Amino acid sequence: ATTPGLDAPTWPAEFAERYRAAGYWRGETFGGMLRERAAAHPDRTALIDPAPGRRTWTYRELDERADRLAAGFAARGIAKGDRVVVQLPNTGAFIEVVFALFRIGALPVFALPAHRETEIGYFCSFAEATAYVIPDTHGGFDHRALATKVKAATPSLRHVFVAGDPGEHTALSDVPCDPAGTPDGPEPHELAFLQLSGGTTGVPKLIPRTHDDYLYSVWGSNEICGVDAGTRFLVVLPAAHNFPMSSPGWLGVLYAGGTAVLCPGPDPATAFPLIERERITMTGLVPPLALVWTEAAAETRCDLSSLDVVLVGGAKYSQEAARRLAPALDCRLQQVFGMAEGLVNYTRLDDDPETVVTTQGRPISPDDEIRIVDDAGHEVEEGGFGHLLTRGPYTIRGYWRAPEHNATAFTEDGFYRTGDIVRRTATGHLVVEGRAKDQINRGGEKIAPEEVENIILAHPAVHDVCVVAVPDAYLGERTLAYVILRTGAEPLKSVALKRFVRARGIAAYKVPDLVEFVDAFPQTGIGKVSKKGLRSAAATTEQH
Ligand code: J2J
Repeated sequence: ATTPGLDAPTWPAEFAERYRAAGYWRGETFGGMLRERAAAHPDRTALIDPAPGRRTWTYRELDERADRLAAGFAARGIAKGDRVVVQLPNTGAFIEVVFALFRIGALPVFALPAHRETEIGYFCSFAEATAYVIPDTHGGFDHRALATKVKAATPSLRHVFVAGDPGEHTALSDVPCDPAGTPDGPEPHELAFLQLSGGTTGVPKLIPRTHDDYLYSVWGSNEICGVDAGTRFLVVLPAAHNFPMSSPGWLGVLYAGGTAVLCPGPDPATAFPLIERERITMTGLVPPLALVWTEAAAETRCDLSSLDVVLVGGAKYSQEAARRLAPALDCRLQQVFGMAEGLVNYTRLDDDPETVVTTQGRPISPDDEIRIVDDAGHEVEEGGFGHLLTRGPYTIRGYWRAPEHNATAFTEDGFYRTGDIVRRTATGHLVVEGRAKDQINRGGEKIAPEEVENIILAHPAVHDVCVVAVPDAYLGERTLAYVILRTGAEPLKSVALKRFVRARGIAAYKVPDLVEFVDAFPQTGIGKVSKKGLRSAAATTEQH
């Protein structure tokens, strides 16, 4: 059933009751959690933003800051249930803004710093966002100009808040005011935010997470990863992504009373000195980055000895690479196989070393239900591989405002079709064997081919296009666009097409790595384009 105001299917009452009775849903909110931590240990350091000119926040300071910012947002008319697209890099401003919105009960929509006009325009209009929060510039890109365009095109968008020099918009520093009289915040069972799905269709889906369900994934992760008040977690991946946010991530470490350190960039040259200076104990990486760190560790003069646990996930981590990480970084490895829709699996710290390098872990919760089925939906034999379906106390029952998509993405009894092909070992650990969904996993960054295809199709010389994955030693997969030109069209160069895609305003990681011009696509028996045929052709492709 869809609950009014929630705009998405939610857990049936008997499940919700069970999850509460089991103690998974603790009746906490993010805002309330921070308030309690600030009362319990006000002077502990919650947050460190190292660049430039190291800034720190105690729990009390972060709590007060969230209050004042919440009051300022509320005074500008941002209310409970409003959607606010947040696109900020790994900075203290990001955490402050998110907690301020949590306090009001306004819903952050977590855009990534790499997103551009196509994605941001869509998030703002589809979510009917009332505000958009940006940095002034980041990585050489001026977000203010983008905001101006999006604001002009989005009737609902009343505010653009800028961390830094606001230009024609509103400076975030002008927002905070006296928190007296801030309205009541959200209830634990209500929505906390909208997370982005990796996507398999033309437009990304929004994932509605409640305070209750998400906080369970956070404290459940803490128990499995050994997060406590002594943990110093380095946020290396974009803080808005589900992995560094909750597995166990910056939210986990704040829940536990530890310290989150925001890393301005993922490269060893940035991260290693921070690990030494801030005595970092834990971090999370995608496989390509883990590879780079493993190699850089041999050469570095930085003292990495504080590092205790490194989580690796987001894409398949090869056994060979996994074997090398712990010795190279002198730390413990935890593999994590998660998804923003919910289910998160970890190898355990007391698993035998072979399990840690050869599996992607087992679920957080005893009540995570796992089904592994064949194409016809029948459960496979024990140990066999098949489609992973899941249902549980922190896995959504449907995307936000997407009834048609929900009808196929979920089974009738509420299992989420992950699109992943897995098998289960005798110990209950899952091994990711492949993927059935039409998605490309470019080193942990997810790409929906259809979204890129739609952009390429807008080129006047293009008759048809098909975007597929090419195996890549470093990223796992890269993207290849097979393009059929219109008859009589001027010949087109790969670079020109890539430039066209980039100019349409799309995250750089979605611009095809390779372009190949062909006369026709391979067809399936019934005359449909065979993506499988293209993929196997792509697998033998070298360089273009
Ligand atoms: C193979 N594929 C994996 C893994 C994710 C923790 C960690 C990752 C994510 C994430 C996350 C994989 N091996 N170890 O949200 O909290 C692929 C699967 C999955 C999809 C989800 C978290 N770990 N994947 O990556 O929503 O295909 O979440 O369904 O971005 O990534 O992508 P996303």
